[in-house]
Amino acid sequence: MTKSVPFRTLALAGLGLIGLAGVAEAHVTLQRREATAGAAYRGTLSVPHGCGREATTAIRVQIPEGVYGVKPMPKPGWTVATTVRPYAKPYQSHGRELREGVAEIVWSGGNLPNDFFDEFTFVSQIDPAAEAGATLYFPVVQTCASGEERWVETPAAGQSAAGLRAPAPALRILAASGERPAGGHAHAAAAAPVFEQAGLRIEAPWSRATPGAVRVGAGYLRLTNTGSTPDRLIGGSTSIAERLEVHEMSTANGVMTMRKLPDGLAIEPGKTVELRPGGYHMMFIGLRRALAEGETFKATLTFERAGTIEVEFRVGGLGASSAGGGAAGEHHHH
Ligand SMILES: [Cu+2]
Repeated sequence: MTKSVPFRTLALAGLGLIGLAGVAEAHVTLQRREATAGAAYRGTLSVPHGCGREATTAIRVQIPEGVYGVKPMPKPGWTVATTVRPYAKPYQSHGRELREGVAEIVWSGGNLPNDFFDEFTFVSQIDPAAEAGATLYFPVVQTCASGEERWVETPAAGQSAAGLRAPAPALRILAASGERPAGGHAHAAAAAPVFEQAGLRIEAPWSRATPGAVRVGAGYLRLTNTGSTPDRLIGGSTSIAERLEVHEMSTANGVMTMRKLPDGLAIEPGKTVELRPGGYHMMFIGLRRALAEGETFKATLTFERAGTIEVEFRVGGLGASSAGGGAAGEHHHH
């Protein structure tokens, strides 16, 4: 779904007035880098330079899960377009349930010379259940006449972004007032494990405890393509189950269904795909034993290009809703 609002008439009027404002840093960044869970957030991306010396002609930003109700601000001289995707979970807004929203904003058709800087703004809401202390990333691709800059790098768990050449703009989540950040909380999870190989990063694989008689389990993780070639998660294996499949959950007419992805799950360069409850997931079919909270088990994931990657899943409680093992509906205990 794409909506386009052409705004070309005012062209570059006024650009000269802001051209000499300070260029504080060389990266594309969000001006406000903290937001409160459950609050409105106005995000402004600063673009301090072109690609090398070339003028910027488009800015594309990906909106992470946990940021909803996004509306871009139109910009004179640029065309703004959005793509829409289903949210991983619905949000309540003014008594209405929001099931889908903006996944990506593109401002294009403009011309921002390298000697100037400019700003690209959107408004949004932060998930009330967003984990305090977490960082959300807004990968940006900056396009110029003959090249592009990809501001898509994210630090490995527990690492700082300081060493990254082209870090994705980052937003830190603050606890809603009256609550303590996750770091000081008894339920805070240990640093999530990260598995990296051949341009792929797999973070925080987790699963849920299963009641004794159940013969299937599900696995979740965060998958990032840090390389420059597309890849595809096509399956894998684990000693705890007869089969491991890649599934998609979707809701049609209020009914949740899931299906095996026949061609696997594509992961484009610079993109992150979340496998999470209600969305993409791994299915462990023909469980050989029940999964118990607190244990870990190994699995081998198979990618079309990268080959196999060994990972370890942590098992959360029966009602776990995230890698930290927090129960569903118990928002601040992720
Ligand atoms: Cu499934």
